[in-house]
Amino acid sequence: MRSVVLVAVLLTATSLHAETGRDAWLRYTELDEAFAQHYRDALPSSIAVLGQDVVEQTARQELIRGIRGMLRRTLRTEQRLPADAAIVLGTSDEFRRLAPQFAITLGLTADAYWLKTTDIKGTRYILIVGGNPQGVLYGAFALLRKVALGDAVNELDDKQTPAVPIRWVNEWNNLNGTIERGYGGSSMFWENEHAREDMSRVSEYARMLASLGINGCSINNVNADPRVLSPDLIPQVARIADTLRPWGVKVAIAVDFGSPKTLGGLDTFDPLDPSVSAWWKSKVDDIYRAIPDFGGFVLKADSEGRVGPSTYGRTHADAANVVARPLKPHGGVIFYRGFVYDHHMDWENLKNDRARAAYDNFHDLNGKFDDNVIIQIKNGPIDFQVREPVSPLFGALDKTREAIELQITQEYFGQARHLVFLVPMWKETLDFDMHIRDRSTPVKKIVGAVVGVSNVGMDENWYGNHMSQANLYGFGRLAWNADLSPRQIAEEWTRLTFGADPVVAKTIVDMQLTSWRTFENYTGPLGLQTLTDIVGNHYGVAVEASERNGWGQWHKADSKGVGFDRTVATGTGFIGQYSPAAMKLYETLENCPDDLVLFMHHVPYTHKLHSGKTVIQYIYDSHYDGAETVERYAKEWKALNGRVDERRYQEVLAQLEYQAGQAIVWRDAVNNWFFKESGIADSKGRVGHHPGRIEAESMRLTGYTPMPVTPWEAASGATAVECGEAKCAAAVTYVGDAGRHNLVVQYFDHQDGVSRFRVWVGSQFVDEWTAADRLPTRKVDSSSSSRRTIRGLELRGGDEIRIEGIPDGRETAALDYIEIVSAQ
Ligand code: GCV
Repeated sequence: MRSVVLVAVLLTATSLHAETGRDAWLRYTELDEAFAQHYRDALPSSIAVLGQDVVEQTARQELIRGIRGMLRRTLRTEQRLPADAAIVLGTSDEFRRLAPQFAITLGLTADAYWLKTTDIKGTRYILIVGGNPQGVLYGAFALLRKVALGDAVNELDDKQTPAVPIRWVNEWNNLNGTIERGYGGSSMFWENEHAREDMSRVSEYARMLASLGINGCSINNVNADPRVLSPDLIPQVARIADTLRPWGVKVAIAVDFGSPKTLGGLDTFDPLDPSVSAWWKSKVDDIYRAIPDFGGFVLKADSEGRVGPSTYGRTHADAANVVARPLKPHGGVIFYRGFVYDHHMDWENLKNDRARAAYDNFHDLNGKFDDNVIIQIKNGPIDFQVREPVSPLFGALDKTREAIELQITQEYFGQARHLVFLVPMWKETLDFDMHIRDRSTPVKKIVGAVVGVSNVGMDENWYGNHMSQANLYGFGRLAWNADLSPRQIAEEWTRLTFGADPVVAKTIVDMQLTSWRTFENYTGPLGLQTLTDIVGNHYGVAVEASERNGWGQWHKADSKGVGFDRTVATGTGFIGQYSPAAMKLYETLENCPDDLVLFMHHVPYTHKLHSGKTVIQYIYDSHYDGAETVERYAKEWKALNGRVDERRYQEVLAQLEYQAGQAIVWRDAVNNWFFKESGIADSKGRVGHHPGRIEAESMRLTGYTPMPVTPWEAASGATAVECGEAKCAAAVTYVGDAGRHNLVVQYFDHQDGVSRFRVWVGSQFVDEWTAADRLPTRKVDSSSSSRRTIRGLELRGGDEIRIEGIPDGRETAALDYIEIVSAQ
């Protein structure tokens, strides 16, 4: 409930000093005086903590920090319970023992909290009661959030219990300091095969996690380096644990199943071999000696080249249990990943289907896992694609603990370069009803743990993109309470991160709530999955990259039709892995939702969707819609100039403008590819027709030479021009109407150099730039394809437009095309 107080928030001036994003949603910016006074009146001016636990001390410090920041008041710290008004913190047990006058009888489970205003003999107290010290800290953050959001704090009576007890993040950080699928810089944990000396970023990150109620963090890549268990490294893990502990975050590590052999020197890692179980026991005991509150392990076995129990003909249960048993007496758990599939699958066998793999590998093992084993299941059956159905494995393990794994880092979602708010997608998964045994069983009621692959880095704003922080925020909020709506989460994050200006809030929230659909529209609609280079960087468009290889992410498009027949009737039978009610939803074309039709069925391009459009026309239209929407986002963002601090305004604008250009690259590549394959024209005449576009290869070239681009759809006309000399030029004579025009230059910017470009109209120099962006490719391809728009040029027929390219290193100042469009 937002209170009357909110009205006052809306009137507060936005603080517009340059912000880096480092404070994320915990900025605690000053409230305007009238508003601050309101809260100073409502909140006591002293604070007392009943317990000694370090997490409770953190809670007190955080309250002091937040209230000082927002209200310009430094709470007075009391060593014992004061006789006058105070904020009092403690666990329910401490309240009962040490402050019986408050008569706390309410039972609170671990991590739960209760914010309660109470009066004793006319003295006003705000109690922050936790089920444990973590609960106290979460309560402190909740109170601060209320103040920052403008919620009422006068008569508090707010009890919150987390939906699941285990809410962890996984960081795929390598010991050498790189991060697998991390887009926000290098690791904050590791550098040169060691834990970093300076742990200050880890501490800041732990604070962010704690503010969301996240209580565990696995600090290394699931493609685990066995050395993480070496005697040298364990004390370093302990140092990281010491940094996380004050924030109530347990440390965990990912382990390699072959460690008993590779690290321990045994001649086997067979889970049923007594020497192997003894090795795990001794290793686990060593860890707990160094880290008594160690959380546990994450294990990826028999997947994507990782060794596993199959080496010895053993089961995943054998593997999980041998590691779980020594953890058990210490209270540790093992997350055993359900992401197991064969990446050497025969693509010519029409019955093969990667989507079946998790269920096929695990469902027979239901009930065979020890009770401290949690099977960690990705939201969908493939791999974090732009749209997937819910993994059927969630419905198959009723005698085994399950966790859902969500990917916060935007691997297949434009990495740090595209705005995509993932909460609506996660919410759909969590709400999806598996209908087990004909009873309502949404995924959120099945799972007992929620894990997010976070991968934050050392970049000032953590993710390399201010907007991506919303995904970490949303992950944490949903992990705590899966019933929150995406809108509520987006509104909270936006207000906390960008302030209370309603115009800013509306613009950002609207973008966020539509951004998943927008991204899907230009990267892989109708259940095609992300049409990216799946054997490469998972970033740029490459429609065929997923076909004809063993990775199994096939969309099966050919000249006649598209989509993967996963029906029970004629396909791979994947749909049969669901309960009858869910099966019914997907098995027939009549019932199957349009959004997943090509994931479940192979259909001709002319198949009519429920929307009435043909599949091919939908593909064309959605790509135009998606690209136009991103362009609109950039325009809407521009309207916020002066309402957002300059630094973040400029950085988000640059990101959105880049995204708008990339969306056009995707639009053209996907549409051209399907047009060529299907031979069916776009009913609106857009595909293949680009008024004002002039291919670089058709310009007057000096030094530049044409080169074919692979895959062909990554460049307009399948060809770019590249410069093999010190300097090259491409020129054309303008023949259109006189007037104001925008000139688009589509060029390529990869990682091997910083080329320069200069543009002239006649003898007038009009623009220059360098190709110095951080893009994940070393080639002329769709990932490096970039766009420069020179606005408002007054052109006359006969003008010569000339682009000069100056290569650098291995980067060839390559050009794709120019486009001249009226600016009227
Ligand atoms: C850590 C996908 C990613 C890999 C990742 C793997 C996993 O395949 O591309 O980088 O490996 O998932 O989740 O284990």
